[in-house]
Formats: sequence, structure tokens, C-alpha cells
Amino acid sequence: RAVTFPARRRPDSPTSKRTMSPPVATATSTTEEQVFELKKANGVQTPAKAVDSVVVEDYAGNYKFAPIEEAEVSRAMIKRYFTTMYERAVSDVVIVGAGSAGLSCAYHLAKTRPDLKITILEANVAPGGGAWLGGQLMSAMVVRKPADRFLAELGVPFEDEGAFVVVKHAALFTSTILSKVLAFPNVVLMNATAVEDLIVREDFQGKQRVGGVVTNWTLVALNHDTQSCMDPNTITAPVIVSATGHDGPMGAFSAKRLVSSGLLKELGNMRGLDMNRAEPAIVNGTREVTPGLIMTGMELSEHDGSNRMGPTFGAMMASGIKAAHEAIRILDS
Ligand code: 48N
Repeated sequence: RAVTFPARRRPDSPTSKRTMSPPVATATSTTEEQVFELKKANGVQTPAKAVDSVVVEDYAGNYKFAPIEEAEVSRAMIKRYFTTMYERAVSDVVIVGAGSAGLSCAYHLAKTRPDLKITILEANVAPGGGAWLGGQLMSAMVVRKPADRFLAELGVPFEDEGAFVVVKHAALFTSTILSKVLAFPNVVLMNATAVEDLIVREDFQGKQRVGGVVTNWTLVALNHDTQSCMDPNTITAPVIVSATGHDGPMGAFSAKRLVSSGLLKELGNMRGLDMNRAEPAIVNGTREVTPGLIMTGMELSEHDGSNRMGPTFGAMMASGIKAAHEAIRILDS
């Protein structure tokens, strides 16, 4: 069919009402741009060649983007996000909390087991938890040896101070591990998404077992007192890794929920600061605290009552890695 195109009118002229139906093909020869217009009007994704013919990367005042329809942007996001939600409704491992422990767990798990569907749920819009700064809003991050080996594996540069190393800015660690975790094809991060309950059921031995999480948009989870009946969603998985930290709006979420649901008699409550006691206690104590639920990072100090370590992050990394080992042990048992 030949192609004809309506006379090109300036978009703001009164007579420029766009015909809603796509142009009919009548001309015999067309420019790249005419093909591009035709395909666009017919809702066909713009072919790269047609785009190349209209974009101009010119910083002298003639920069031109490929034209876009707003709906194309919305659909590009909606298609991907809700396909992910559908596919991850059943995951292999759910990691709750994308702080230094949760991200270290996700990295080691995704690297070691590319076959696993790993879904990270983070209540904040910005993942990273408390690892964007070192301590008292100062930027350098201290990591005690041997946890510096993990920094070397990630390719995070540091200064060696003998018993410990210093990353010049905590954000250098967090942005590096975040980018590597997100680059794994089997990892999905759903931020601005809160876990607001645990799925608990009896296993074949009649024991209570955590079998998934109950989720909602964080803004909804924080507003249950302002609106009634904003029911949640679920993600089921054989292993849940809880890394929700010890502070913040939802700190120690799972530890507190285990107590309120009767699966844990009482919280141990984090004890005072003692770096030398705290870091090995967190790493060595990382474990499956109740069937199906592994606890890692500072949330464990609230669960067990171990000391806090303050502004050193090696235990978060090593605890996260240990949690990954625990998850693999459970899945392979
Ligand atoms: O960074 P955090 O808080 O937790 P960790 O355990 O990864 O790292 C702790 C570390 O930053 C310290 O606290 C340092 C070592 N200081 C110790 C000390 O003595 O003071 O990350 C937890 C993440 C946060 O991003 C939260 O937003 C998120 O978990 N989170 C949740 N995400 C989803 N659903 C929830 N219910 C939830 N609760 C917390």
C-alpha cells in the first residue's frame, strides 16, 4: 500500500488537530522520518534505525531526543514491574532489608547460586540502610579484618590501617555492592515495599515454619491507622532472610513479630557497645532462628541480646555471607 501523510502542521496551530486514526499508506517513497511517524502512530515500537535518523546529540543548542508518547513510558514501567511481581509471588529466597547485611547476603547467594530466584524487599525508597555513612554522620567506613577480603572481592578500594581498613566513603561500598547485586539476573529488588507480617504454617512434622512474607507499599504499611482495610499482598518462599536492622521505622521487624506471634518468648534486646564482643557474636550467631527464617545483621542483636559494635561494618558483611551459606544449607537439605 502507498503512504500519504497529512500536511505537516505546527503542533500548536489551531488546525493541527491530530487525526486519532493512524495515517493510511498511499505514497510510494518515504523518508526515514515518515516511516518513523507511521510506525509511531500505529503504536509500533520505534525501530532503532528510525530513531537514529531523528536524534541529535548536539551540546551547542540543537540536542534532539527521539520523540516519545507518554503512554510508551508508562507501559515500559508497568509491564516490567507487574511482570516481576507476578513472577516473584513465589521466590526461592526472600531477603527482608537491603542494608549492608541484606545486600552482602544477596551478593553471595546470587553469585553462588545463579539458579535461585532471590527477591529483596526494602521498605525505604533508597536501599542501603545505615551503610551510607560511617558513624555520627561522618563518611569514612571502618571494616575490621578479615572482612576486608569481601571489599577486595567487590573491588572497593580502601586504606589499610593494620587491624582494620578504611573505605573513604561508606557510599562507595554501598553503591558498589548495590550495583553488583542488581546486575545479577536472578536478583530482584522491590524497594518502597514493606514486609508487614510473616506467613507461618505448620510443616509436615507439625512444627511452625515461616513460609513467606506479607507485603504492602511502605506508605500504606505506615498508614494503617489512617485508612482501614488496606489489605496486603504475599510472597511465598522456602527461606526468608531477615536483615531489618536494629533501628529505623521498622527496625528488628521479624524479631518483634516472632515475639508477638508467640514463636519467640521475648526479645534479647541489644546490649551496650563493645566492638570486640559484638562483631564475632553477630557473625557466629547468624542462623535459622525459627524454621524457615534466617536472621542476620543488627536485627540479630535485638533477637539475641548481643552487644552493638557501633561504626564498624565488617560483621554486617560477614553475617550476610553466613546467612547466604545458611540459606543454601536449608534449600539443599
Ligand atoms: O543497615 P540496616 O539498618 O541493618 P543491617 O543489619 O544491614 O546493618 C546494620 C548497620 O548499618 C549498623 O546498624 C551499624 C553496624 N551500627 C551498629 C550499631 O551498633 O549502631 O538495614 C536494614 C534495612 C533498612 O534499609 C530498612 O529500611 C529495612 O531493612 N527494613 C525493612 N524492609 C522491608 N520491610 C521491613 N519490615 C523492614 N524493616 C526494616
